[in-house]
Amino acid sequence: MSRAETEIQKFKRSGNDEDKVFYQAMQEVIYSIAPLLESDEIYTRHAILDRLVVPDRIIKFKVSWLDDNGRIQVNTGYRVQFNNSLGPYKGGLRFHPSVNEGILKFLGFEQILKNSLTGLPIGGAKGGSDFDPKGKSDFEVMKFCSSFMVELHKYIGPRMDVPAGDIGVGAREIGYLFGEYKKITSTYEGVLTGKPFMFGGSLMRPEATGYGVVYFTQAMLEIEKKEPLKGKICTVSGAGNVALHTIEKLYELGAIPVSCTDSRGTIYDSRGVDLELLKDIKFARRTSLEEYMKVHPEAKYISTEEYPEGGHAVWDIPCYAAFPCATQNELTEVDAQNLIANGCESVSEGANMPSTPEAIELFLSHKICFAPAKAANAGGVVVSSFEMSQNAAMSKWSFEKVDQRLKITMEQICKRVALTAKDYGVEGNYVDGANIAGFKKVADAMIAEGI
Ligand code: NDP
Ligand code: 2IT
Repeated sequence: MSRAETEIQKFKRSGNDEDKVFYQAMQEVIYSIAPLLESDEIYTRHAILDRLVVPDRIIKFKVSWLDDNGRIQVNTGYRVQFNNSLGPYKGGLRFHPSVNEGILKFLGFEQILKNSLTGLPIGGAKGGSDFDPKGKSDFEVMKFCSSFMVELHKYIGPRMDVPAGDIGVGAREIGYLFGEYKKITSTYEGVLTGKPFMFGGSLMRPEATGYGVVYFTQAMLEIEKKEPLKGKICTVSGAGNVALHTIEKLYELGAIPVSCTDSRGTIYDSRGVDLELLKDIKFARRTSLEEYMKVHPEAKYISTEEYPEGGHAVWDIPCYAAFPCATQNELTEVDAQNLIANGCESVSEGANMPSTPEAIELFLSHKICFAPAKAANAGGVVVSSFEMSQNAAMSKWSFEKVDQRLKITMEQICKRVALTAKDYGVEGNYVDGANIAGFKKVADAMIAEGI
């Protein structure tokens, strides 16, 4: 039995819930790349899959910090350095109470193939902590970030491992992390991306993932349907960095985004959501979406508990294109059935693995244009890589330059995915296209670099 099969059997026997999402991600890739492994025995001879599913290393550490009441708090920190065949380890940090090793393994594994698809010199990693920034003061977030970096700095560097943001980690957290790294190491280097612009951040990094998702969708709809997004009703989930910048770009292209969600509920505003208000609620005040109703009582707010189990209110809203941008497995089989029944024609994943395998199967069998996360949401890491280039050259690119390069890169990823799917006899299946194209590049590098 191969190592990959052994790993899956081991998981099935152990019933370890933490690893569920990791095996979900791994299983999808294994199914997709089967034709590649059959057509070329070199990958099996070099045991690429078996080597790829095991991280190079997992670093786990204690983070103690002092809260505003003078009490000592203890969290766990992690960095999963998965694969550096194509470049330094690269991937975000997630701060959320749900974070555990399994979630970070799934995210790190996805990141290897995503980063490979970008064509840029970056390997795959992910990290984070079960620390919850919600309800914490700026000072507490700063103290947590400092303690986190006291341990993490030993394992990262601009040519070794370059973390960035993800859920719960934005420019504020990256700023504090960078400040502590600088203090400990006495160096001023591009060790993190997503930094504030004034000290080395790239213009457009905050917007990059959301804009990239829309650029990808535009390219996919052009190839598959010759249809623009202009005038189309779109539903979006999430109300964070990715969701709000997806909404922003949809508006710029003349589409009508009518929804967003947070962990407590869904806003449905059929005239199009009020983006400035959402930015104020979520970025400035960091509070709940319920606040939206105070300004727009004619909109609809559906609390998470109100909706029947198994599905989510946001995917029950009729739309042409759906953009899940919150978190993993937030779009279920029931949700996919509702979307299809309501005439949805396109689904683009802004979040990492937001659709369950059952939902994806339905989308593919109903010929819905489906853009999988590792291709569609690569815009964030693409601009992170641009930030690394700017830092290395001690230079700054204009907003226009970053935007133009991001758009071109997303279009290239889309074409590569579509062409790969066609080459392997599964035209229109962007899941297989992305997995095969992403895997092949890493695999060829691993073979060339030896064991
Ligand atoms: P943010 O922290 O900015 O926002 C996350 C949003 O998702 C919030 O609205 C949050 O609600 C909601 N959310 C988070 N966890 C849950 C949950 N368990 N249940 C319900 N809602 C939840 O994160 P981002 O926008 O950066 O990330 C969103 C997704 O995009 C993630 O899957 C991330 O991995 C992915 N991604 C992010 C990239 C980036 O550059 N930031 C790049 C590529 C992918 P609430 O406000 O109530 O917490
Ligand atoms: O999931 C992702 O691609 C990210 N969170 C961004 C990673 C990065 O290094 O910018």
